[in-house]
Formats: sequence, C-alpha cells, structure tokens
Amino acid sequence: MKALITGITGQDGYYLSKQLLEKGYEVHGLVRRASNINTNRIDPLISEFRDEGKIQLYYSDLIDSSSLTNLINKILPDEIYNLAAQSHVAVSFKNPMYSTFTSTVGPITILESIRNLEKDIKFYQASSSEMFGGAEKVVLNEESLFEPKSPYAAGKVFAHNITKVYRESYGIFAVNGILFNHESPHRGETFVTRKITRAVGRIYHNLQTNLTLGNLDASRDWGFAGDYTEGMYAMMQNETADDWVLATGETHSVKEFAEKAFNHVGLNWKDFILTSEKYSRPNEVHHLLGDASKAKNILGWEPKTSFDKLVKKMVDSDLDLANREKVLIDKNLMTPTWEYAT
Ligand code: NAP
Ligand code: G4F
Repeated sequence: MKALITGITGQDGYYLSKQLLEKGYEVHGLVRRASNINTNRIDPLISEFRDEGKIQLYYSDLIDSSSLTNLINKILPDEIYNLAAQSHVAVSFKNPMYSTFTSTVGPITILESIRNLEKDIKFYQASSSEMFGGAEKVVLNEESLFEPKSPYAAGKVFAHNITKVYRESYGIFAVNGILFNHESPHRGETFVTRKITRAVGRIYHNLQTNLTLGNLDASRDWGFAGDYTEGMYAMMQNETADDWVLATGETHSVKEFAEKAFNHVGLNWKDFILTSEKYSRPNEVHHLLGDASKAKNILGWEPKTSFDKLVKKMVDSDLDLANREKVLIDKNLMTPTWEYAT
C-alpha cells in the first residue's frame, strides 16, 4: 500500500508515518522548502526506512495546486492523508489569508485530482474540534453545529464541507476526522501544553525563571497524538467513508494542565506562572469536550493514554531535552531560547 501524507513534518505526520511504515506501507510525504531543515521529527524514520525506498519526500506546498496535482498523478497513492495546515489558531488571526488558503485550496486541489483519476484513492481530511466554537459547556459529537471562532476554524469548516460534497457527489472515499486536541512530546512548542512542559523542563534545570500564558480558564479535551493517528488509519479502513469524532470524553483547564505538569517535578505552578493579555485571542474557544462513541462502537477505537499519563510523558521528555540543552549552553554551544510570541 502507498500513502501520501501532507504535513508529514508535523506532529501527526510523525506518528502516522511511523505507524504506516511499521504496517509495511510505502510512505510519500510532502515537505515545504524552508531556509532551515524542517524534517527533524521524521529524521529517525528517514534513516530507518530510506534505504528500502519505503519513505520518499517531495518539495511542494498545499497552495501550489499544480505541483500537488503532478505529485498525486506521479505517485498514484492508495490513500492520501491531508494533515498539512497553518495549525495555530492564534496565528490564524494574524495570517488569516495564508491560513485560510492552506486549509481550503489544499483539500479541494487533492479532491479534484482524485476525481480526475481512474484509480480509487481514499482521502482523509484533518478536521478539527475548533470548528464547534466551544461557547457552551456541552458534549460535542458528529451531529453538533459548527460555529467557527477564528480564520483557522472557518477554513477547516470549508474543508470539512467540501470533503463531504465530494463524497456525496462523486462517491469518493473521503473521510473527515474531527479530532479534539491531541498532544505529545512532538507537539509544536507554541501550543499551550508543550509551552508548559518545555517551561517545566527549563525551569527545573535553571534555564528559565517563569512562564507567561494567556487564558488559564480555557478547557480542552486533550488526548495523546499517537492514539489519534491510529484512529485516522481505522477510519480509512472502515467499509464506508464517514465523519468521525475522536476525543477522550474528559476536559481539563489550562490551569489544571499546568498544575499537574509542575507537580510532576515537585514544583508549585503558582510560583512560576504569569499571565498577559498578549496571549489572548480576538475570539476564544472556551470549552471543548467530545463524545467519540461512534468511533468506539463502529471502529473499535478508544484512546489508550490517560490525561495524567500524557502530562507525565510530555514533562519527562522535556526534562530530558532541557538537560541536553543545559550541557550545550554551559559549553557556549547554544544560546538560551527566547520567549515565543504565541
Ligand atoms: P503541525 O504539527 O502544526 O503540522 C502541520 C504540518 O503542516 C507541518 O508539516 C507543516 O509543515 C505543514 N504545512 C503548513 N502549511 C503548509 C503548506 N502551505 N503546505 C504544505 N505543508 C504545510 O500540526 P498537527 O498537530 O500535526 O496537526 C495535523 C493536522 O490536524 C492539521 O491540519 C491540524 O490543523 C489538524 N488538527 C490538529 C489537532 C491537534 O490537536 N493537533 C486537532 C484537530 C485537527 P512545516 O513543518 O514545514 O511547518
Ligand atoms: O494549545 P492551543 O494553542 O490549542 P487550540 O487553540 O485549542 O488549537 C489546537 O487544537 C485544535 C483542536 O481543537 C486544532 F485544530 C488546532 O490546530 C490546534 O492544534 O490553545 C489551547 C487553549 C486556548 O484556549 C488558548 O487561549 O490554551 C489557551 N492558552 C492560554 N495561554 C494558550 C496560552 N494557548 C497558547 N498557544 N499559548 C498560550 O500562552
């Protein structure tokens, strides 16, 4: 089996490609040209599988429709996982056009390419719980209404709907995975969970003195990314294409996450956390809680990693990373990092 993954260099791209390679898939991935090498997450997979030709990477971009179409025609994959996006909600308010182009032009280009090919290619779209808007404290499922609160979410709603349109109009096996927040040691460092666990690691090793966050009361249904990419694969192997929610069914506030993360190293979060308006958003998603009963009953999917285990896994990994950084900083081989703007 051949899979094409957009967003292969991201968090989910790493877990999904690892799992597909372990199942014997040939994995083809789209990478953006950047001035710095951006394959660090998947470098271990590249060195393990490249010689067998099991992993192949190509320069392209979701908004470069012709290069994307040429790639699909050349590779003729069995499955396409569209994971690429400007995925930071706060940044989407600052870069609304770029964020929206990526989320909308990308999927429609891929769906058009599939429609024009003789081969039956399955399509996965990375939909998001952000589409629900989270204004009310309710449990959300596949039937819940979308009330997007950001350019990011509005773009994802378009992609979700167009995926459904192509499924219903042309019989394409096109799936929407409506995933609630999922985190890991490979999470981008400007998302709140990783921002917290990175700070815990650095504070513990005396590389940082405090941590500034935005809204501590927001709550999210946080799961482990590796469990969720298994869910993506299960959706693509189901007999019929559909829309699926993946969630843990538990919600926790940013404050609770921080408390647990600092507690894990014997520190009190209150001694280190500051808040600033600069991390608040023009419009906030206050509360997200999902119901994944449909995925559980039909796909047999369930999250395996508890909230406690997730926090510990991320803190332990970032303690290790900060320890390695400390060695380099002490030898003047690395400059201590700056505070991120998101
Ligand atoms: P991520 O770590 O931010 O990765 C995003 C990926 O998209 C990266 O590989 C990035 O490449 C690539 N990308 C960004 N703009 C692109 C463009 N114009 N053309 C081609 N590639 C581009 O995100 P993630 O957490 O793995 O999430 C994967 C997908 O699921 C995203 O679509 C996200 O919106 C969605 N989602 C995520 C969550 C979550 O909690 N993680 C929940 C629901 C939905 P670079 O490495 O070059 O930046
Ligand atoms: O970690 P976050 O930036 O994730 P957010 O906005 O929920 O989006 C993530 O999950 C979505 C699924 O629901 C994905 F679609 C999306 O691609 C992304 O992966 O923020 C979580 C919460 C927000 O309410 C935010 O306001 O944490 C709050 N927060 C408080 N202080 C902060 C901060 N978020 C960030 N990034 N940085 C802060 O300092």
